[in-house]
Amino acid sequence: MTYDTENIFAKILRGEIPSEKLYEDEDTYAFMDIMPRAEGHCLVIPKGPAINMLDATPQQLAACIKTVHILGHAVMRGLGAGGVKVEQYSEAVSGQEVFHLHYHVLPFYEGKRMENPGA
Ligand code: D5M
Repeated sequence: MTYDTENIFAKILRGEIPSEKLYEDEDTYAFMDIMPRAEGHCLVIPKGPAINMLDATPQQLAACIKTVHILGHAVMRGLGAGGVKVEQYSEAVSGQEVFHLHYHVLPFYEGKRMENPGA
């Protein structure tokens, strides 16, 4: 598979479709997931092309994890989450639907069940 420059997240990066931006640096962009499975469910993507984790460079992976770390602390501090789960799907068979590398940052709250755990 080759990287499709018309995927939804590439369009978000180019500003062609809107997103709820949370954080940005030279190499990464973070925004709210449009179908949140928990309060504060957000996504971290590299600015450069990468289909998924298996396709990405070590530099892209390192940059994304650095931003995941920042967002993880932000949901703990800002939303009062008690913990965070990070998910990354690589290839359709694992559940990947958008073919631009993304990490899900899923906040968990004490005493509150995730709304759509299987989504
Ligand atoms: O799922 C892709 C994830 O991307 C899923 O949680 C919905 C989210 N999504 C899809 N389109 C958008 C837009 N336009 N903005 C924000 N979030 C979006 P995966 O199975 O990980 O590939």
